[in-house]
This record gives sequence, structure tokens and C-alpha cells, in this order.
Amino acid sequence: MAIQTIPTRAFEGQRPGTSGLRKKVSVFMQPLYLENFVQALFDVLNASADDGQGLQGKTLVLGGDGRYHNRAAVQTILKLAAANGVQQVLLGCGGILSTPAASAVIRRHQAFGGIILSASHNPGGPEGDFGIKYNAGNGGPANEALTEAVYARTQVLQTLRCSDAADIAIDRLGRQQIEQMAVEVIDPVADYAALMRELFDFEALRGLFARGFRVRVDAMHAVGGPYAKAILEDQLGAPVGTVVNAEPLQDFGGLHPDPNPVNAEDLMVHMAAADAPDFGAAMDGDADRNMVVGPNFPVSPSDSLALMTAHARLIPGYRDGLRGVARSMPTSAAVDRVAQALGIACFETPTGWKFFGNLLDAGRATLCGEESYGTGSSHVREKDGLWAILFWLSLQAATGRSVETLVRAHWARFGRNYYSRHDYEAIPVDVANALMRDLRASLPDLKGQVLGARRLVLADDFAYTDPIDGSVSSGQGVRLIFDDGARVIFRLSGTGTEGATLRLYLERYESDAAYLNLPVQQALADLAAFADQVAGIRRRTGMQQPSVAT
Ligand code: G16
Repeated sequence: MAIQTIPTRAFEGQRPGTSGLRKKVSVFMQPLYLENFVQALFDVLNASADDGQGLQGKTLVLGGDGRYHNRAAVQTILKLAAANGVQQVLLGCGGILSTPAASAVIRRHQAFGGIILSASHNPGGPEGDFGIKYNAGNGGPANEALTEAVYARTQVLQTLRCSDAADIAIDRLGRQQIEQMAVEVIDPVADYAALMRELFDFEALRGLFARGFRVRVDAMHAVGGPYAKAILEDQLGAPVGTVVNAEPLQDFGGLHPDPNPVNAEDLMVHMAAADAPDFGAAMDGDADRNMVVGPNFPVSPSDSLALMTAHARLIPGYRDGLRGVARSMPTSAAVDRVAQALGIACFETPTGWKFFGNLLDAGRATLCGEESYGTGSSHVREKDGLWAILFWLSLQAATGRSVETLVRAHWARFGRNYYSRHDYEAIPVDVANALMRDLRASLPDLKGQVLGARRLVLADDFAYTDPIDGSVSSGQGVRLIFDDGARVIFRLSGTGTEGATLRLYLERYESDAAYLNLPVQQALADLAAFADQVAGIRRRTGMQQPSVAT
């Protein structure tokens, strides 16, 4: 074994997006592409560790969602880590760690940080996507200052350091060695399951299953399968077969592990059947997203966050109440009403889980959530799909009420925030950029416009000042807000890998009991037409309707 110094070069486009660096597998498989990014990361970490020791003596966590290229990438990263002074790597067996589990392992073992290999909800396989992101010692995604520093380093890097050691056996638990670095191959589920036992009443959940409560969790052949099987079937006594598509596959079995009613269609069909289970849920590629569904009754992620906030005290881990809540700007304001009723703070952040990190660390927020099927809490620093499923199961166990009954009671008390997101996918980048540029330029003229009985009172580009460290993130999405609270929001996705994706978010509030059951798209049709009128979506993209409307 020896440490080699290898010449490298700058690659285009190594700037991390909403959640790490995500590209086509073919891009990641170019010689030195992954190596260049990881060496840049290690250089930045070596230069920035508070104790001046860099990565010397430090432990890193490593694992991914098991998609195509995961195993090869793990070997590469280990050899780079060994050559860059890392003392120990905790590696999920088989190279597997769900994103929330990686966060849990970093925190429980007080690791310096961790590398997560995932392109989340993006498709996998040789033609699909791959991704890498760095999480800091708090278990959460690196902040923008660090990711920008890594990007800058990728552009000037000329050599990398890598061990020429043979591959290690990543499927064998226990300790191995590369150069001076120890690699401890760990059970990917154990730490995470222990954390779930601390938060939830497992006895009550066992009772729910013992009473014959029927659940269908669709893991979509992604990394959530082993976690859901271990916890729901092995530890809580749910019947075998409760978790379907449970085996992680490199191409997710051709499924698109993005838990929304469109991509998790099979779950929706089962939940609409006459003999539907009592509760259904799906997770995404790295198991941090969740969708919850009652029989014939999907729950919008924004409503899910609001309802979880309202009932959190029923869960042992949150019995003492919540310090505050946070949601991303495009997420509906349903949770704001609950926070107000509870007398707790509600923060509005830009899209991206990383923006919740400071609030969670400072104890200002306990629950966080996003419209993109993500909910989580201070137990880790990522959103957490299985945690959300256990939360909803616990609410049903504690109240004896169904998903639909819980949600309808919530609307009756707080009113309903009708909400929908329209995605226009794979638009040419120049078309998308021109649309956003012209829209931004037109903002001063839009204020005061009238749509039916409502008047536009705010038209701006969302900027956020972090209340903890004062950092400012601007250009986070165009907001059009009416005097009745209705909102139309435009932004470009930061996670796609093909062209650009325009996201249009529509919301309006309804408190009249007679109007709480409208079809969602119908309830928002005038806002959608207004959005098209001001931004020229159909005219510019040539798309007559969104590719996905959830
Ligand atoms: C990531 C981020 C989320 C964000 C989502 C969508 O989720 O962690 O905070 O809401 O992307 O982002 P965008 O609208 O920019 O595509 P994930 O599950 O992909 O890591």
C-alpha cells in the first residue's frame, strides 16, 4: 500500500445545488470526476477544522442509498480519505446508509462529518443520476459557505492524494484498515432504530399492529426498505409483507422513487381499492422523504407538517411541546396557523433542508417541513421518511382516528390551505432563465393587480436572513402574495440534472366549512391561470400543462 499523488484537472459544473452535487451517472463515471470533488472537499476540511488539525484524528461517516455506482464510489472515497489524514471511517455495511440514518450515526458517534452518496428522488441505474453531499458534525447538510469553498477548490485543484490499496470488503461487519486509517463497517440500521425507540412508544405501536391495523409501506426498491422492514416488521410485529418493494436495487427496479401520487402510483392504486389498508406511505431513494395516504385520501405534505405540529405532544419524544417550527417558503402556511394557536415561533426559510440546521442547532425549532414531501425534527439534521411514518402511526394509535378523520378535523379547526405544486420539467435552461429574469423584471408592475376579489399586495424575490448567523440568501423564488393570503410562487429546481425544472406553487386559504372539500386543482385554477398570464409559461415552454401536478 502506498499513497499516490495523481494529477487532476478542473471539471465544469461541480457546484453543489439544493442538496449536494447531482449529475448523471455517466458524468460521475468520467475518470477523476468524483476524485476531484472529494479531494476538493478534503482540502477544504483540512484547511478549516476549528482545532487546526484538519482531518487528522477525525472520524467520518460514509454510506449511500445503494444506487448504481454507490459501491465503486465508496471504494474510491475510502482510498482518498486514507491518503488525506482521516483516522477512521464508519461505513454502512454494503455502502448503505439512508440519509437520516447517516445523520443519526454522525450525531451518535460525534463524528467530524459524513459523506452521503445519493441523488435522492432522482432515478437510478446506469442511465440515471448519482450524487454526493457532505454533512457536518451536527449531522446536517453543509452550509453554503462550505459548499462554495469546495466548488472554488474543484476549479483550481491540480493533484489529488489517493491510496493504491486493494478494495476492502464492504459487506463484512467489523474493522479493516487502509493505510493508517481504520474502516469500521457498521450495521446501517442499528443506531437509527435505537433513536426511533427513544422517540416513539413502541409498545403502543406493537398494540396497533396486534389489533390488526393494516399498513402498506412502499420502499420503491430504495434504501428505506431494510430500515422499514427492521423496525415495522421485526421490531413492531407488523406482518411480513407490510413493506413492499423492500429490497434496495441499483436501479430501484425501474421505479422513480419520488413519493408523490404520480410516481408512487402503485401505492395510490392500493389505497384506492375497496380493501385498502388502513394506512399507506412511501419513501424516496434515500428515505428522507415521505408521503402518507389514508384509504383513498392522500395527505399534502404541508398539511402533514401542520397536523404533526398540532398533535406533537401525543408522541413521547415531543411530550414537552415544541420550541418552534420551520417551513420552506414555498410550503403552505397551514403550519403557521397551528404555530400561532400554540404560541410558538414559525420560521420561513428558503428551499433546502440545510437552512433548518441553524434553527435546530440553536433550539429555536423542533419540527421542520417542506412541500417536497419532507418532514423532520431535531432528532437528526435531515428530513426523515420513516420517522414521519412512525409519527403518523403513533397519532393513529394514540387517537384511534383514521388519517382522513384527523385531517378533516384539522381543517374544521384551522381552515384549509388548498395547495398544489406544478412542475414543468426538462425545459431548455435558457428558456427557464429568461422566464425567471423577465418575471423578476416585471415585479414592480404586478403589485396592485386584481384577480377576482383579491388584490396583489406583495411581489418580490424571496431573501432570507438567517436569524442565528446573519447570513443572507437572496434570489430564493418569486412570490406573488394577495391580500387574502393566496400565493403564487415561482422558482427553478436546484436538484434536477436535465435542463431546468420550473416549479410553480399555488396556495389559497379557505375557512368556510361549506368549501373545504373542493377538488384541489379546481380550487386553484384561477391562480394557475394568473401565473401563466404573468410568466407566459405555456407560450415560452410550449408545454400546455405541467409534467407533474401534485
Ligand atoms: C432536496 C432538499 C429539499 C428540497 C428538495 C427540492 O431534497 O433537501 O430541501 O425541498 O431538494 O428542491 P428543488 O425544488 O430545488 O428541486 P432531496 O430529497 O432531493 O434531498
